[in-house]
Amino acid sequence: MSSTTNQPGTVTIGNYLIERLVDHGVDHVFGVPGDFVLGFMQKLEQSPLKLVNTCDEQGAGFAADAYARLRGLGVVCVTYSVGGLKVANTTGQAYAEESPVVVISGAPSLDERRRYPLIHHKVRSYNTQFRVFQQITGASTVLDDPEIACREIDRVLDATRRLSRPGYIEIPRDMVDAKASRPAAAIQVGDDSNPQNLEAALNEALTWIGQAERPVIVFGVEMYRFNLADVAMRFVESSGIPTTVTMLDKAAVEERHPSFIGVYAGALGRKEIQDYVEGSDCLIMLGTLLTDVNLGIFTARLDPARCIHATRDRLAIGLHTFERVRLEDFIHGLAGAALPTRAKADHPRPPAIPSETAPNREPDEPITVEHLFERLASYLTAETIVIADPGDAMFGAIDMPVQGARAFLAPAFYASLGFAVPAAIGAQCARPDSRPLVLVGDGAFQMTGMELSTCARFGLDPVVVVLNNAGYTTERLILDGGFNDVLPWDYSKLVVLFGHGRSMVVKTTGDLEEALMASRKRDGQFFLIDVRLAMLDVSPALKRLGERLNAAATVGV
Ligand SMILES: Cc1ncc(C[n+]2csc(CCOP(=O)(O)OP(=O)(O)O)c2C)c(N)n1
Ligand SMILES: [Mg+2]
Repeated sequence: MSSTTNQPGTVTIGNYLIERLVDHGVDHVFGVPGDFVLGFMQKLEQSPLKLVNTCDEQGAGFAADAYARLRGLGVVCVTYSVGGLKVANTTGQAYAEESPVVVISGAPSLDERRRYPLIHHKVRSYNTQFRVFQQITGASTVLDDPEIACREIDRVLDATRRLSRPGYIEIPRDMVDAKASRPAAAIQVGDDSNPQNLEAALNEALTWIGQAERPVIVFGVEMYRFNLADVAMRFVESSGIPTTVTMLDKAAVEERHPSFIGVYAGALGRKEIQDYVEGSDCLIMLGTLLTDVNLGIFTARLDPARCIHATRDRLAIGLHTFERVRLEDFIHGLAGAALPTRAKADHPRPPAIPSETAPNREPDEPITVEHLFERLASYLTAETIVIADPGDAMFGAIDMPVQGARAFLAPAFYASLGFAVPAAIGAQCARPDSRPLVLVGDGAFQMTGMELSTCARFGLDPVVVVLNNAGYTTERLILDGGFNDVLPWDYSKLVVLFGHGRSMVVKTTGDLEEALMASRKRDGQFFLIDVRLAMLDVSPALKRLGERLNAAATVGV
C-alpha cells in the first residue's frame, strides 16, 4: 500500500486510516480481534503494519502506550465494548501521562444500529463507548459519514500527536470498505504565542536565571512528549545548570551527563538531592508534572515563588503567569539565549555504577531489595530499557542509574499495576535493538504477566524480574489485611506452561549472580527471574519515605 495521502480521488475508509498510520511512522498495531473489527484487522494484516495480537486488550493498550512513549504514536485496535471498555484504563493512563495512543475500535454497522435495538456487546446506547472515550481522549470520532471520514481521521491523528494525548476512532463495520474522498490538504490547527508576551516572559526568566546563585533545571516529560528534548538539552548544555528529573521523567536526561544530579522525588529520593533542589533560588521546571508521586507523596517543599514552571498548559514565573506563551516557543527562546558563563557548580551526582565483577556480599546471603537494585545497576547495558511497574519495583528503581536517554519507562503518575510486562512488548517493537528489563511485583505480575505468552509468540526476549514478596507490600505498609495476600505462584514454571522461555528462582545473592549471567545469553526467548524476597523488605526509597513521614507525624506536620 503506497502512502499517497494528498492525491485527490477516492479511497476506502479502512485503507485511508492505515495509510495515515504509516505516514505517521507507525510500524506496529497491538490488539485483540472481535467480529466488529475483523474486517479492519484483515486489512491491517495485509498492510505494511505488523499486527501484534495480545492475550488481553489491556495488554495491547499498555503495549501501545509504551510504543507511543518511545515512537511518538502508538495504536491499539479492539472490538466494540468488550474490548473497548477494557482499554478504558490504559487510555486513562495515556491521557494522564500525556502519551499519544490512538484507540481504533470496531462497532456495529450503521444499518444494524438502525434495524436492531439489541446487538451483542451493546451497553446502554450504541454511543455509550464513544461517550466514555470522549472523557478520556483529546480527540474522538465515529466514522459514520464517508463524506468527512478522511478529514476526521486526519483531525484525530493530528490532535493525538499535537496534544500528546490519546485519540479515539470508531469504525462501524460497514464503513471499513466504504468509499470516501481524500482530503485535498491536511488541516493546520494550533495557536501561536503572543510575541509581546513571549518576549516579556523570556526577558524575565533569563534575567532571573542569569542572577540566580543556585539555579536547577527539572527536565520534564513534556520535553519528549512535544518533541522538545533536543532543544531543551541545548539549554542544559549552554547554561551548564545542574539538572534533575522526577520519577515520571527518569531518563529524560542521559544519567551520565555531567550536569545530571540524580532523580528528585521529595523524601522518596536521596536526601542530598532533595536538599539541593529545594535549596535552589531558581528552579526551572520544564514540562514537569507536579504529581503526588513526583513530589515524593507530597514530601517535596517547592516554593512557587522560586520556580519557573513551563508546561503546555501554563507558564508561571514566580508568582505570576503569562498568557498565550507556547511551551515550544519558550523552550526555543531559552535554548537560543546567550547566558553568562557560570562557575562549575559543586552539585550532587547520581550513584556510581558498581563494578559487575566486584560482588560485595557472600553468595549464600538471602537476597534483599536493596542488593537486587544495587546489583541490577551494573547489569544494565546501553541496549537495556528498564520498565518498572508501580509498587516497590518502581520506587526501588529511582536511584538505579540507567544508561541512555529514554531508557526508563514507568507509569509514575497514574500508576496502573500491570503496565510493565505488556509495555515490554511495545518497547521492544518500538526499538527492536533494545532489550527490556522488566521490574514487576508479584501482585502486578498476576494481573498481566500472561502477556509473556505474546512475547513467546513474537520472539521478544525481555528479562523479567518478579519481586516476589507474597503480595501487595506497598499496600501492606499503609494498611494490612488478608486482602493484600496473593496465591504464591511458582512463576518459574510458566516456561513449562508456555513451552517457551527460560527461568530461574533466586533466593540468595549467589543465585542472583547465576541468573543474571544466564540471562545475558540471547536466544529469542524471555528470561524470567523469580526473586524470593521477605514480605516486608522494601527499597531504600520506601524506607526513606517511611522515616520522613513518621518524623513528620511525630512533629505534627
Ligand atoms: C490496577 C491497579 N490496581 C490496584 C492498585 C493499587 N495498588 C498499588 S500498589 C499495590 C500493590 C502492588 O503489589 P505488587 O505488584 O506485588 O508490588 P509490591 O507492592 O509488593 O512491591 C496495589 C494493589 C493499582 N495501583 N493499580
Ligand atoms: Mg508484591
